[in-house]
Amino acid sequence: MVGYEIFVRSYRDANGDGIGDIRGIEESVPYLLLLGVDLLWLMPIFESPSFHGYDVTDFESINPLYGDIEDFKRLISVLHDNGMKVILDFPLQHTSSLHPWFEKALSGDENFRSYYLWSKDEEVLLERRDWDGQPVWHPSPSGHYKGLFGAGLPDLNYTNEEVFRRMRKILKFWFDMGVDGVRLDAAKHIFDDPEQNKRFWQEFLEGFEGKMFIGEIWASQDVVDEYGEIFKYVFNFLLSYSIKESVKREDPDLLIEGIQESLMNKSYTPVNFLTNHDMTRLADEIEDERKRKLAFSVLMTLPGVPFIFYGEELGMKGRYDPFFTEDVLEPFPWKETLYSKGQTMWKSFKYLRAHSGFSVEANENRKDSLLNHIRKLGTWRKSNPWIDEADIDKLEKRGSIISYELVGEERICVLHNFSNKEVEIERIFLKPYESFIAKG
Ligand code: ACG
Repeated sequence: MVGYEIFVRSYRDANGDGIGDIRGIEESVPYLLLLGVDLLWLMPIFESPSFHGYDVTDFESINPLYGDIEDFKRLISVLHDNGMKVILDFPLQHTSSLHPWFEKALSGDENFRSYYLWSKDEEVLLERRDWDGQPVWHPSPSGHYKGLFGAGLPDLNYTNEEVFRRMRKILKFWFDMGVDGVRLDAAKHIFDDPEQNKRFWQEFLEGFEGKMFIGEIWASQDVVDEYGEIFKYVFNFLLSYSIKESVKREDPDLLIEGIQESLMNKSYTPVNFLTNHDMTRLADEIEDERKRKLAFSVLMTLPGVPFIFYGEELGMKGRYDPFFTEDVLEPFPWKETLYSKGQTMWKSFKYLRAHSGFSVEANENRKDSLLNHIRKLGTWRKSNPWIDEADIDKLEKRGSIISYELVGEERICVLHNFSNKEVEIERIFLKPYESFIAKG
């Protein structure tokens, strides 16, 4: 499979209001097919007051700015007709503070109050997020409530069986409509106790066999592996760092370790990527386009499911800033003018200028562009679905070259040159940052 992550607001606008929408995704199907994409991850599409949508006010709705349920049903059927699957981003760890459940909780309704987590304990209220020290408990006229991702996103209380049941029902609602799977946002944060958290997921997902669950577990590899057993698909953060660092250093050492730790001997399928919406874009980390091509060549020639974050195939820029997260979610540039039919314009461009050569149009017109490189890799990968579950054999480093074989239905030999020099290995000549893929 070849996955593609889309921020709907920034992708393609079909109704001319400057905001990306569901119909816009439908219009983009031919573009996605050329990339080889057959698995779409839509970042949250539910009703939400924020631009990013992770704070949901109605889990059974479509954000009216993006369209309605009918548009979405049509999209599912168009995607399926084109052999593509669709997964929804499901931020079920919390709701928006403007969700009617939380509003009722604040107004004193005891039943809805028990949907959330409250505390008066001074010690508890001092708790901070372990990764960046932000406060976890927030004051309100009705007491302090827990919101790991901020005051606007109160955490749901999953010890409450009604919450558990209602959220499962919501999941079923989307599956009954034809959605193929979900990305489980913040999946390690439902319960603080890791064992309780894992038990929760086993129970919560029971009965949804045949659907694809991709867990977002941003943690060390041992933790990721534990959740892999439960979800069957888990994002591979370690590999994302190893590929990027190795390409930057022009040395595949870290990549070898990353492959050994995160891809070999797994009982689940790792979901690989270079960047996502919580990270700085690739072009801001690696300037040289030839090196970015190499990073994609590596991503696309490894087992697991590779995902492309929208716009990375064009060389879009964006620095991740936890307080300005829209910087990595800029409008997708279709034409060089940045003002064409379908172009989203909900925010001004911080990084891109008109006629700077990064649009779809410019990439299509340049034979050796990043987009054309990824199109070749993507369509090749789509026609070799067995690679998702392939084994890796003969993983080796020879100087600046990494080589390995993919073993499954077939045997494929892969070489990547990480250096800026032309190299020769067993009479195969590799230009700087070039890869070689051949049947073994
Ligand atoms: C998800 C979404 C994110 C979303 C939310 C909230 C959660 O992808 O877009 O924000 O709905 C943590 C959580 C993740 C969360 C990110 C943003 N992502 O675990 O679920 O924060 C450490 C921590 C991680 C942490 C990460 C963040 O362990 O838990 O992720 O840092 O940088 C090694 C270590 C690893 C370490 C990393 C990085 O890999 O092994 O443990 O991770 O290094 O140091 C949404 C919006 C935002 C908005 C927010 C309120 O998208 O715009 O601001 O909601």
